[in-house]
Amino acid sequence: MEGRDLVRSVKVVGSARAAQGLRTLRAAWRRRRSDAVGLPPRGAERARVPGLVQDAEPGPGGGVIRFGRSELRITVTVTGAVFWGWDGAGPEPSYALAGRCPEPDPRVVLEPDKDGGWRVVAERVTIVVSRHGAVEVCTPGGVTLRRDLPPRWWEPVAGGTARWMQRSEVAADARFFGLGGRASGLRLRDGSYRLWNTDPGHAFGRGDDPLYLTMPVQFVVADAGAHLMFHDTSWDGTVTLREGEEGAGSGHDRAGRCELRMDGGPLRCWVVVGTPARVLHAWASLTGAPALPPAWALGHHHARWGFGSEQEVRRIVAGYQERGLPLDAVHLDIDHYDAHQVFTVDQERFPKLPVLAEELRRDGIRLVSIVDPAVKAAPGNAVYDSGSAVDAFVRDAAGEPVRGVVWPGESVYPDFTHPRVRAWWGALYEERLEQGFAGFWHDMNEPTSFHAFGESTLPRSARHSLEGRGGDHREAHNVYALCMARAGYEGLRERAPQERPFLFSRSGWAGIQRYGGTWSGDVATGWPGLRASLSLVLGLGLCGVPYSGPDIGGFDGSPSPELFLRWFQLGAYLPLFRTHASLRAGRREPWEFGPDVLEHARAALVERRRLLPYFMTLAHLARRTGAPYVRPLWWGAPEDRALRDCEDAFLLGDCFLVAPVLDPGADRRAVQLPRGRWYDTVTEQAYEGPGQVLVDAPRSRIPVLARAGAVVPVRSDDGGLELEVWAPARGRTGGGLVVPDAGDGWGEPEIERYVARWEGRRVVVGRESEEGVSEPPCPVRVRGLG
Ligand code: NBV
Repeated sequence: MEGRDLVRSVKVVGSARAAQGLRTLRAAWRRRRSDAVGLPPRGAERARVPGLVQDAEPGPGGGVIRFGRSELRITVTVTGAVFWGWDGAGPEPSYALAGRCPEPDPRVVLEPDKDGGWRVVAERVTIVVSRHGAVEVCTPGGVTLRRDLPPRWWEPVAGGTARWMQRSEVAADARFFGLGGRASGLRLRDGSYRLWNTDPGHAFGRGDDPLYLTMPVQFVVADAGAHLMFHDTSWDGTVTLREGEEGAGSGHDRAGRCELRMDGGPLRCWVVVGTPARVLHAWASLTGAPALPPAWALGHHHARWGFGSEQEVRRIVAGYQERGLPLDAVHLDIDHYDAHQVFTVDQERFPKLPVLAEELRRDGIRLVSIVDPAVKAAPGNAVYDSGSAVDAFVRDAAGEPVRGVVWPGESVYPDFTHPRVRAWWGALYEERLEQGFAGFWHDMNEPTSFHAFGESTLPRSARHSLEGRGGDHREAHNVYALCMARAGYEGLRERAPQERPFLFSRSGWAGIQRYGGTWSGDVATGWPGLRASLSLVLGLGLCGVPYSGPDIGGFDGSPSPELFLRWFQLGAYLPLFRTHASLRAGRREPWEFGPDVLEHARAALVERRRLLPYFMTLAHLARRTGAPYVRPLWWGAPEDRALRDCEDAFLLGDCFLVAPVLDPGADRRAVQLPRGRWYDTVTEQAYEGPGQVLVDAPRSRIPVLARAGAVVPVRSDDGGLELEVWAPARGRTGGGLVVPDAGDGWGEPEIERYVARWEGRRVVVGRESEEGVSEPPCPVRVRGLG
């Protein structure tokens, strides 16, 4: 953007902000008032626990166990996932589930246990229920992975929704992960984590919690095994965690603890036990396979709030092209809208958007559009008019449309929990497709409304359809973005049926992966922000959302050349590889940081492009198995405690270990290696794991290690496919999977399996199929022989 334009837009935003001041004050008052009249007062409450066990009735997959003041239904499904619900809660309806609840496993038995308790015995898990209603999740060998104490409810005497609390214990050595996107760390330390999707309203750092995408999914890893626990309730709540402590052989271990307090909703949960891979596989079959991005979305994206004009977009693209830097997508932020109104284009600054899109597409660059949910409340605005005609907007308890304040000013909010509203909204993407956009970036969908005080979202009393069941924002808030993603995804499937939709969303909930990915939101520029970016991506992957990435360089301010470079180098190995920054932030083009940074960023871009077939394979595997592309080091060895505590490196699929530089001034770093041989992919030096090693991390690259035996599909210099093979250790074999993909569309490519083995002094690679082992159809390059 030209200096003058920048000044102009800063001024515009500045004065718009001032004008917004009064509106945000009014909106905050309105919110307070509507909750005062629209929400039932809590009043006196009665506490309740299940009471003593009475009897039990077997049913498919488990049965129902009755207590004096509640009942517990347990069902083990054919996927191995276990459901249980108190007070008659069943698994449906649920926004998290991909479809119907999986079938119960007919082999499961319910039998009496000691002291009057009951036991549900399945192939891979045993659930033991005490006579007071404590529920234990045990391995088939009888080791307890988790113990839920009898729950407690607080019911309003005058009727209404009960609050509830569930305390659980896990092994002293257990570590907690997940809960959606958390900045504080991959490993969730002692503290409280709120379950309420929240726009922090400023660039966030490691201490900010909650953020945009929360979900009640805990991934717990202990010596005895891993499990995932999902509380299927979208209401506001808090999880308080305390890691356990081992008594150093004294026998006085202190269990790890978790306390979940929810403001309402059914007390029901799903548990999956097994290896991390098995757990995520079952989780994906329950909540849906991750959407497969088109190949271009696995390349490099450049975004900016405030390109401000077509010319500036062209200038940035030319900057990439002149320097021979790969670029696959450019994102247009709210400044390309007409007065910040969704589904419009500023015709003065972007007079020929379809032409621009077409020209870029010819050069292999796609345009991605931001999409905000709030609609300017102004008759004459086509989206407002058509939405009003179908009664699309959220209303308050008195039946009036709820008005919030966002970029376009006073705005209304589509109720995406209504199928009719989703259909209407999905049809609006037609306009975006006509403008030439190929991808969609959902923002501000926590949902956010600027308020001078109080929470920056809709009133809790705001009414929602909730698929016709009816309810209010207390229940709908956390699934708002999930339903918006569904609307967009389904609209795109209908309007561009040949293409795989590309959509990513700031907010979301369990199941968002069915429709697309997510990104970090406004991560603060600084070394802590860089670290937070990694923990967000890893944590989301463990909750079943494999496609995400940060704003490279951070959202605000100006990163030092070193910070920008290290962020860029990390981003090149994350699923969403996107530079983005705020309107007032410094530049983020790789050439703006001096010739050294440019050269090293180029290397990262070129390497990413080379690895594209591998990323595409990982995307397919994520869809078929639920395994995230980016995995914690303990993925294959959850029993390795040193790996469990390691938060500064990750596995990229099965083949690579990436050790980003997360501190200033570093030119080498310690890396905790899982078992086996690992090669530095640049020097080919071999290291043996398990254990810690020191590796070089010069400015030119971050350490990336390849697993011995790995077979990696890469792009060769002429653009074809090549297999990069890392020599197995002597006497061992290796292998890998390749999913060839045409780049887009719905074809189901067959998974190719390769094996690598020593033959005398050579490493040979063969393709395995039902007919036997054959020559690979593409060139093979063996590395690590030195
Ligand atoms: O649309 C403007 C920004 C966007 O650039 C960013 O990526 C989002 O996270 N958006 C938030 C709204 C304003 C943030 C201050």
